[in-house]
Amino acid sequence: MPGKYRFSFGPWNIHEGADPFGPTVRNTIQFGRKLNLYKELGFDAVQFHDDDAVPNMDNLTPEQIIKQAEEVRSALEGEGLAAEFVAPRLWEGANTIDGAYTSNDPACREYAKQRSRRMLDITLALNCKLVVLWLAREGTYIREAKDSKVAVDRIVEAINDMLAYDPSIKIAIEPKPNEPMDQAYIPTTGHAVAISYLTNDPKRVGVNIETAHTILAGLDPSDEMGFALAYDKLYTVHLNDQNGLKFDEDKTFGSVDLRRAFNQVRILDKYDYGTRGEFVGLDVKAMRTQKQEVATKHLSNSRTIFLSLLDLVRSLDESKVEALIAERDYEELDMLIINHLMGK
Ligand code: XUL
Ligand code: MN
Repeated sequence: MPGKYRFSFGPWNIHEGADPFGPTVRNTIQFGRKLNLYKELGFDAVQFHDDDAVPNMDNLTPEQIIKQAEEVRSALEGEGLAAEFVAPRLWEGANTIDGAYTSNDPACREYAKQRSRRMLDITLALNCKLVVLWLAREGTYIREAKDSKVAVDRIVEAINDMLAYDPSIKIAIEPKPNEPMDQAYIPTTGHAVAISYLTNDPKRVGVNIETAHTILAGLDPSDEMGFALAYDKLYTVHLNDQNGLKFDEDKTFGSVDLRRAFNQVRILDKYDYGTRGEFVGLDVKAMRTQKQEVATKHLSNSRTIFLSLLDLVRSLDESKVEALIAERDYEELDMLIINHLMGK
């Protein structure tokens, strides 16, 4: 029986359009207003960075942090929204210039651990059970700067610390091969799955697969999802699109390669993604050229494209697919899929 999907995105996906070469081009939309937009746009859950929920948290006491997070939880309840995950923002502060868990400075590593505990307090206060770890600066610009074996040990140690601090949470590592770093230590799904088995509770450590990140690693997003599904470790996804090997573009899902998007929807639907509470998460950015009043279309369009592709997935004649596989006639299978995508 085909499942129904619920969608999520993060408040950073409604943004002002700044890039490394130019300032903001749109006004800031306040967090409260962003929350009002979720249901209007067809979404059911919010993805958080810890300081999306509690701004300026490094200057607050643990009690103040929990109190503010509880206020956010009430605001979510008022909108009928859930918190899908919380991610520690460990890449902006002075203590994380050289990485967080893998920093060469022990004081900075300690900061990262403490910040992660506060992030877990926020997760609990938001009634949320999932943490996402995008290991932004856990890597190097030059190989000699860090010891890659020690770096993995330190990431494991940090994950163990979080698993012990809150025994109810699960952690989804979001691999990305580069940007901001030249080389990241956990660049692919395979690395993330492998590192989960070095932790004290592998059953609570999985992945968040972002389409664009897999493409930046030269891999296919649907195959990466298949790999994670085989290990029962696909805790969430960050669907978007990416036009080749360049900066992380976070384009509207399916807007570059519709067939690649179709295959992501196909594997998710085939293996009942979402039936254990998983959300279809987006991580998409509006083009910088987009005017203020129409700067949420990338979100609603991504959702619409997902649902349109879902119709195509479910109307594909799988018996024809199987017959062509049995015949080993992949040229005809190629044509079948193309015709199906073209509505023929
Ligand atoms: C960075 C990225 C992040 C994570 C959440 O490329 O995708 O937004 O998804 O920290
Ligand atoms: Mn992401």
